[in-house]
Amino acid sequence: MADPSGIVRSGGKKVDPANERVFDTRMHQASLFATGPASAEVDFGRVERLEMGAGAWIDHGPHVLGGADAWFDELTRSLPWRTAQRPMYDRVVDVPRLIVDFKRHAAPADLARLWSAFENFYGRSFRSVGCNWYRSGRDSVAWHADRVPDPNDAIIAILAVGERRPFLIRPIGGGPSTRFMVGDGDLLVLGGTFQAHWQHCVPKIAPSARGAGERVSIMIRG
Ligand SMILES: O=C(O)CCC(=O)C(=O)O
Repeated sequence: MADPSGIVRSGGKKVDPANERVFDTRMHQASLFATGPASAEVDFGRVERLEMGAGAWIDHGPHVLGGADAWFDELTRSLPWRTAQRPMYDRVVDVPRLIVDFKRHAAPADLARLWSAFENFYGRSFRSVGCNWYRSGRDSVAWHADRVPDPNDAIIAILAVGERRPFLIRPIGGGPSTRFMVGDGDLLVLGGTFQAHWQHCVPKIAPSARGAGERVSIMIRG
């Protein structure tokens, strides 16, 4: 059984929860179709499940999206990006990233095809697709768990294109964080009870540090 305070790889290897874990997909060989034309084919054969304990899991897939570079160009060029605002003390401020969201009937064809690929693979319906554009290390998402209809049974798939930058997770009750360096067609899927027990964020990065480049995430939410 998985230790609820730590991470157990699907192969059964136990990870020390006292130390931050780093999953950096630069360690994996890029798939041959990563630099080709944008394709809605997802190479699910590269996905490895990480059991997080208490019914939470992450599917981690390095370089699963065909034509990640072309996807980045196409998404940044063609989507109707907008800024959102949120209250902060006595002011209203812009959230530090560009966003766009679609329900099924309004999703552009390429995103709709990706949506279908995830529905076929996971055998369930997804509710929406949205994208975030992190234009520099100054853009970010603060620690949070996603608002979903059932936090004990949700699947959020995140495909990242553009430069690799950190995506962090930590237990809601406190504990060390785990860092995934994702971009370039990498996949993270947060599933099961993940939203009930874990938070995630995309931190700000100093301009000179590794991971401060532009990245777009495609989030398919179930
Ligand atoms: O863009 C990402 O990688 C994560 C975004 C996120 O957590 C969110 O928009 O709720």
